Formats: sequence, C-alpha cells, structure tokens
Amino acid sequence: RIVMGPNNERIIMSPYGEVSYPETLIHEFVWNNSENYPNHIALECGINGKKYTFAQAKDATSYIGRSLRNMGLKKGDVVAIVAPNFPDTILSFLGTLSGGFIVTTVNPMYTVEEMMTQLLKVNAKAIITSISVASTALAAKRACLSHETPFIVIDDKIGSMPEGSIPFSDLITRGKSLPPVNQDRTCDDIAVLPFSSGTTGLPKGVMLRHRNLVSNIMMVQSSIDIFRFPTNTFQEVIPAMLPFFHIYGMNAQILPRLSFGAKIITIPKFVPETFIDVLEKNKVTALFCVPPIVLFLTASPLVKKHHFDHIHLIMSGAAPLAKTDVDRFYEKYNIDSKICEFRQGYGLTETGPVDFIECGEKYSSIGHNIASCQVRLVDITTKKDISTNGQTGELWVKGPHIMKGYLNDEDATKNVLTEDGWLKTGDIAYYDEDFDFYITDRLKELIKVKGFQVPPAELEALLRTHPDVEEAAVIGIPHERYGEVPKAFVVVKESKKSTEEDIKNFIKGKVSEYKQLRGITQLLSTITISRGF
Ligand code: 4UU
Repeated sequence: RIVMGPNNERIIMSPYGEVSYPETLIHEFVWNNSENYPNHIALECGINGKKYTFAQAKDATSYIGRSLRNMGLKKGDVVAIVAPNFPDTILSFLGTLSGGFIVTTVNPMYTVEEMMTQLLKVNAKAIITSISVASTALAAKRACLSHETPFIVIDDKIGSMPEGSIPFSDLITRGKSLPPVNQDRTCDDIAVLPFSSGTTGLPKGVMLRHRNLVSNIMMVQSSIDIFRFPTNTFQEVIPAMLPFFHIYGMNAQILPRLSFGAKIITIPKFVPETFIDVLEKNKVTALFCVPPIVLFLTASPLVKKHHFDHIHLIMSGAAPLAKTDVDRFYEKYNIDSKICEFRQGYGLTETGPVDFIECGEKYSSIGHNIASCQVRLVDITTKKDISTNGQTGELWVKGPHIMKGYLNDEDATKNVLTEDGWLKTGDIAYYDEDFDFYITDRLKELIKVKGFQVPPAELEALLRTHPDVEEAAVIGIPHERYGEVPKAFVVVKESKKSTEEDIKNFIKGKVSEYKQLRGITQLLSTITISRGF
C-alpha cells in the first residue's frame, strides 16, 4: 500500500486501485446512460410535484444553454445560480454548462452583502434565482452588477415573479427553436466555482474542471459498490435536502446519482415535516445526510421504523459522524446494519469533493482513500511523512479530482497546492492497522456549523468594522446539535460601552443565520503582548 515518492514521500495508495473515467464534459456525463431509461423520472419537486423525465431533463438543459447564448452571454462567462433545491435549479446548472459557461453556486440563504461579495469576485454575467430568494438576489445584482445583466427567475410558486425578470421556463421553451451550442470545450476547462475559505481567510472561488467532477464521481463509483442501477421495475429514489450550492449536494449526491439513473426528489429546505412527507409518499432507497440530520433520524419522534423499509444506504459527510448516533439508530429501529448500511464520506470542496469513504462498521472512521486518491500524512512540526499507524499528521491528497486552484488568488493556491499536485487539506488525521483513517482535529481556520463553512476571518473582519471594537478573534466551540458554532472574543475600545447584545445584533443583519455568533466574550482590557523572554 505504501509507495515511496521521488523525495522520500510515503504515498499511501488506494486499496481500490486506479479508476478510469471518460473524457466527457460533466453535463454530458450526467446523461450518459439516460437512453436506457428515457421515461423514468429524473427530477421531482418534493413540494409542488413538478417533474421531468430523463429525456425531458436532458433536452431542457440543451435548450437552456442555447437560450443563454442567445441572450449574448459568451463562452466562459460566469453565471451565478442562487436558488434552493428545485428540479429547475439542477437543470439551470447543467443547462448553463451546456451553453459553454461556468457556474458559480451561491448560497440562497446569503444576505445581500454576502451575495455581492461572490458576484463581484466571479464577475457574474447572469443570475438564475427563484422567486423565494429573488428579492435578495435582485438587491445584490442592483448594487454591484450592470443593469443589463440577465436576471432569470425559477417559478417556485412561493410568490410572484419580480418585475423585469426573465421566467426560467422561457429559456426552455424558446431554446427549442435555437441552434445547438457547439460543445467545443475540453475536460480541463473550468465547470464550476463553488466557494470555500480553504485553510485560511475569506471565501474563494474553487476552480473545479469538468475532469475533476467526472473523475470524482467515477472514483466513488468504483470504490463503493452499493448503488443499484435502474431496471424496468427498480429505480433508486433519493430525497435531496442537502443544498445543491454546496459540493456535497452537488457532486457527491445529486449529479452522481442522476448519472446512474436515480430519481432525485428535491427538498428546498430541511423542514422535518416536509422531509417526513417525502419519506411517507415515496419508496426512498438512500439518504444523504450531514451529522445533524443523522441525529434527527435517531432522535425525532416523527421518524418511524417503516420509513427505512426500502433504504439500503445512509451516507453522512461534511463533519464528524458520532458513532454513538449510529449505534443509537440501529438500536432504536432494530434494523440490520447489513441491510441498511451507514457510510461516512470525507472530502472538501477543493477535491470535488470525495477523498475517503468508510465501507465497514468503523463508524467513527472515514475509511480508506477511494480509487485513484493518493494520500500522505505529514507531521506538522518536522514536515516529514508519518511512518507508523496511530500517529497524527496533516492529511494531503492527490488525484484527478483536485481543483485547479482558487480563482484570481495565486497566493492562496500556493498555500494549499504543492507544485507536484498535493493538496494540503488542513485536517489532522491518523490511520489504524487496517489503513482506515480517522480525522482528529483541524489545523486550518474553519468552523463548520451543520456542515456549512463559517470562515472565522469573515466574522473577525466584520467585527472590526464596528466602531467600538478594537480587536476581535472568532473560534468554533462544540455544539450538541450543530457540531460547532462561532464564538467571538472582542476587545472593546477604552471608554466605549457596547454590550455583547449590541455586537451580536451588529453582526446579525450582515451574515446568514448559520454564521450568527452564538457567544461573545468581551475582554475588557486590551491584550498586552510581552516581548523579550
Ligand atoms: C470530519 O464538507 C465538505 C465536503 C463534504 C463531503 C465530502 C464527501 C461529504 C460527503 C462525501 O462523501 O466540503 P467543505 O469544503 O465544505 O468542507 C471541508 C472540510 C474538511 O476539510 C473537514 O474539515 O469539512 C470537514 N469534513 C469532515 N470532517 C468533511 N467531511 C468530514 C468528515 N469528518 N466525514
């Protein structure tokens, strides 16, 4: 399993070997097998029931691409998608790619300020949003983009279309009569720019190529042989409540499962009653969760044993899974762990995202590195590779799935990506005698609330804009349900009287709900830094 590299690196190879993947653009890859089941449902809205078959969805994406070209967008332009999970959100993503453009996925929970930051960083040339978030997206657009920027709105039936917007459905109907777009791109072109703060600083655009997305899907597929292909009588049915804007929802759940013929039932927001309703009305076969949802499955009185009757897989990722929650799950529902299996995935936005998947019953482990994912563990003080099991080091990964770099940020790219292609994850890990890996800590500056990224640097920078604040530092503290929550340490300027409440409220309007400070400790005197020990 260990291969020595040219500079004495100890490279831990995947037990699953090397993967081969097609040289296909991601939006074409997704429909690769769809001729075998054109009339199966591909996408269905869990709220309003709107659905598309594979044949309809595939055609729609092509029409969307044509319409966007017809609006004057040019190859390589960036389109921002700011929408919760709806069938049309996923079609807009694939349609944008088929038009030859790049997508940036924006968190629909963002405030106007947060959206503006992302729209400006990527120089967005069009926005696709949905009625429920259109007012925020429109305010962001007006504040930072040109008046002519197309503003396209998905009708989610939650209100009325804002004036001057282009109905998303028009893209599909009008595109039919337009000429097809020449697919003159390679797999090394950028497909998507999801945002991540990486190991330090503010959120940055992660440049993921078509190759990164396609290879990662195949890397997972050839490592865990668990999903079932569609037949005349069977189809995987998967509720999609993890947001599509985040890499987990996008390329570890929705796109891969669609590629292999699953029916995706979109859920725009994780509301327990909505989720249970979807479980009641459908023969759901697999669940993709973050640890707070696993906790919900074990603890909520709404969840019943029969909801798992057809489920063969529960996947967790994006934050550490508690073994006690998995044990409690099996105990409570008395379900065979060989029939309904728990799996834990580990990965990062920067790696498209999956690097590890646990395939046995070591529920606190992230398991082995998946096919074609090479791994190193580097001692954080000596910078030498760890040579025995049980010792911790920083986890480095390499493979066809690693990002190209951060958009317009060479320094940040150099900090995490070595010249020979290793990505420093900023996570601390060790492996056991079976080469199963365990994440123990985080070296990087990142807080994860319910699996979502909260960059401390963003909150610190905001706190420093408060007129009474001299200095601020933000850390993550453990939280029973959310995993972690941000807490600030603040030095208030002499003679200023701001209270904790004032500072909390100051932050409140400026960042999304999940980034809100859950605690503030005021340091009343300034910190003195002693020198000359
Ligand atoms: C401990 O959260 C993600 C990606 C999630 C993912 C990946 C593969 C989910 C399912 C799957 O199969 O990406 P980011 O960029 O938002 O956050 C990355 C960081 C990691 O560096 C690590 O600190 O999130 C943390 N993380 C985990 N920590 C991700 N997965 C895990 C995990 N255990 N299983």
